[in-house]
Amino acid sequence: MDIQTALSQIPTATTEALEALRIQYLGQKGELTAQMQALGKLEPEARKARGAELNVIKTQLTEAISARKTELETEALNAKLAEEAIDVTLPADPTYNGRIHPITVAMEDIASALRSLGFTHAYGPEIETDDYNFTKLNLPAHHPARQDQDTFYLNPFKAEATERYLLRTQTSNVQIRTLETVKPPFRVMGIGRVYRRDYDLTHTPQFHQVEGMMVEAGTNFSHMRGVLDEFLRLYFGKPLKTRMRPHYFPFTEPSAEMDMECLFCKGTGCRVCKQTGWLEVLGCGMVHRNVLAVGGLDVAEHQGFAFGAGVERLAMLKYGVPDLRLFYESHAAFLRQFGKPAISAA
Ligand code: 2NL
Repeated sequence: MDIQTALSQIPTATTEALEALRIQYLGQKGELTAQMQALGKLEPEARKARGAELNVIKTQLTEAISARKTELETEALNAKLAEEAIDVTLPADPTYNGRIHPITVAMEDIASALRSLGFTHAYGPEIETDDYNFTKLNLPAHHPARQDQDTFYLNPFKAEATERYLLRTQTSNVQIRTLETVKPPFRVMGIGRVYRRDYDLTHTPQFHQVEGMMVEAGTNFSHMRGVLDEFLRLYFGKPLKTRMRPHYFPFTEPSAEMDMECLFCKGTGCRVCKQTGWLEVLGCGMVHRNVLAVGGLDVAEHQGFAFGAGVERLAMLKYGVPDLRLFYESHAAFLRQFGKPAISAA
């Protein structure tokens, strides 16, 4: 047993070599252990002297191994810390604040354009009766135009049922309720969710509409044209050529659809306007006498116009979005492009 060699090897031993040395000397079958066991064969005097000697050696070896072990552990820890160190001076990943959804932004911009033309907000329920969604809008039961609208009904049809509930298919219930409760002259706008059983490239079962109505003595078709031209100029941020085409709505007479010059090709013809140079933006007309009658108004005294447009369509045209469904698929990268910051930078 060469203690000096062992003591000289320990301070530079690797973890594995250190364990091998410990087993070689202090293990159950180790060299020092064997000598300790051999003490019993000695005479008492010799045993005492040799025992003391072996104890000193054992302490020396144990302490040296323990010291080296601590040293190796410290080295390993330091290496791990160095490897896992974080460089706090590196640039951080970008963070994004939430943004107002582009459809909400469009509704706010539409409202602010109409507000500046004297229209005030009015509201109606999204769960509506057949009466307020159809009948009072000059769409009596069995009118064929009811079927154009793929209505979500909330209770099944029963001949004896007085009330039939549905999800409103248009925001007209807002103006009907205004006609019933507000004395002209008034200008109101209703903006909100509407529902139809339809889902494809250009239709979602829930979408948004804006409708406006102005009822005032002497209001005529030219006033309507002027207000709508001005509304489009305010919403799209520049004067635009418009035109009207005759159309049919049950609740207006005469009725028209309004086109505006294509924003993408300035009227020269492109894919978006299907080479026509025109984009269809809204429907409008003079409020039908049967609808005015719901508000107890006499056509001899009162006239008004009304109009309606799809919020998604107005937003798609303004932002050049090609697919309606993008608004509802929650892709952060898409929404970030068009939404307004929720919190304005101070
Ligand atoms: C469209 C066309 C329109 C109206 C909505 C209306 C409401 C009442 C009386 C008369 Cl209470 N009219 N609303 C009038 C003309 C057109 O909407 O294309 N909407 C998306």
